[in-house]
Amino acid sequence: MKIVAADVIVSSPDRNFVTLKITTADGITGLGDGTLNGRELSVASYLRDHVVPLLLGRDAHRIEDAWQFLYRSAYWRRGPVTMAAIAAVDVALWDIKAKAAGMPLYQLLGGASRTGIMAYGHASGRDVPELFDSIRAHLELGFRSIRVQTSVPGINAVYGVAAQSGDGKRYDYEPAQRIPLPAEEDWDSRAYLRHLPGVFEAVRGEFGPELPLLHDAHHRLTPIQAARLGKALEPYDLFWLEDCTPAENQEALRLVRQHTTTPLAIGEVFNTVWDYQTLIREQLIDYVRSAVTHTGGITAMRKLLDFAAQYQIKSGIHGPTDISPVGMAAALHLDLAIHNFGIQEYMRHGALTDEVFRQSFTFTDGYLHPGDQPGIGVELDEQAAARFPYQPAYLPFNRLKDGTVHDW
Ligand code: CS2
Ligand code: MG
Repeated sequence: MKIVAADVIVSSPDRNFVTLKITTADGITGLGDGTLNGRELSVASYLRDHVVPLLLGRDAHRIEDAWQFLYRSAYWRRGPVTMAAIAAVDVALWDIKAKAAGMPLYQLLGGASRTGIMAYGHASGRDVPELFDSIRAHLELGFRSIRVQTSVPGINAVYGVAAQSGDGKRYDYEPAQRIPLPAEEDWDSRAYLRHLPGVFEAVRGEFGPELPLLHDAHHRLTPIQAARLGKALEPYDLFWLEDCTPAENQEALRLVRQHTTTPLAIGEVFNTVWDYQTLIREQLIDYVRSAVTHTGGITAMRKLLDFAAQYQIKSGIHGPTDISPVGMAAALHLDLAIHNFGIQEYMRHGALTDEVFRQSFTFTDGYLHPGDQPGIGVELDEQAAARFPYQPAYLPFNRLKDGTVHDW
């Protein structure tokens, strides 16, 4: 099944997306997501200028061979740009293969291992009453698992809190802002460590012991601070504490593990299985947070999750709005098929995005399902996409009180 065309479509309905559309001589098309928040054009160029010429004329059925060719022939391996580009090709080829087979992708991946995919939603508040309202709103939407993010007294802007400055802008729905330079935010780990346990005590008091609660520390603590936070949150029985400390130094998690049994989730900024070797082999995490879009696609993610399964480590696939509906759909097919499924993040895309990407996945009573369309179940409206040209946007960055740059 010869590849006769490969188009890179950059559009910006509610936010920037990079989509690869591969077309075969049989007229079958496949879509892949190559969106890398705040660095979108680098992946678009990697695809357009370096990868597309390599795809034309190839047999679309040979997915593993294409993966290995793109990874090894580049010589320069790994990294967010390379792995997002390879992911876009990989998912597009799996979409084509499933369409050619006339079945939804999860069937090709071994069929359904469950009836639905437990999803968690993002609740947040500047104070406890606002947080309670946000949790109630998410429960009314049907979510049965809730991520809790909150403002911290003494810090002006904190990741993941919806309305920060009273201007009504929904902050956590799109951290990347369409501004010429990254916004500077502030951070204070000691203020955060003092404040957060009390918030979880209040949430458990109000919503009881059963509701699965998650929290994202967003890479901001030192290992010993992360250990302290994990311990302080133990009484509130979190489903997971995410990105408690930057994990380039995987061994840092040994110190955290020594001090707490709070389950740990890490990996959304990772790009290959090698970023996890020590974490998985030494049982230092409980959930793999990678996104299909940022980790080399379905082919690589399945191998990573198979490796994790040997250690009873489960999936917790990254699903913010900067993963396009194509990347989200690919994740859902994997979520439905694998055995070691844990939970799926779900941030609802905006209405303009829905105009550009027609999706067949559903969210019902707290569970996602990829649908049963042949392929991954997402189609791109190129005319609609053309109405929303790329707009420069940047993620914020942090400085400490003394001006030191800190993890955002
Ligand atoms: C976050 C992301 O959803 C999450 O867990 O860590 O929203 C993250 O901030 C964005 O993907 C960055 O682009
Ligand atoms: Mg996160």
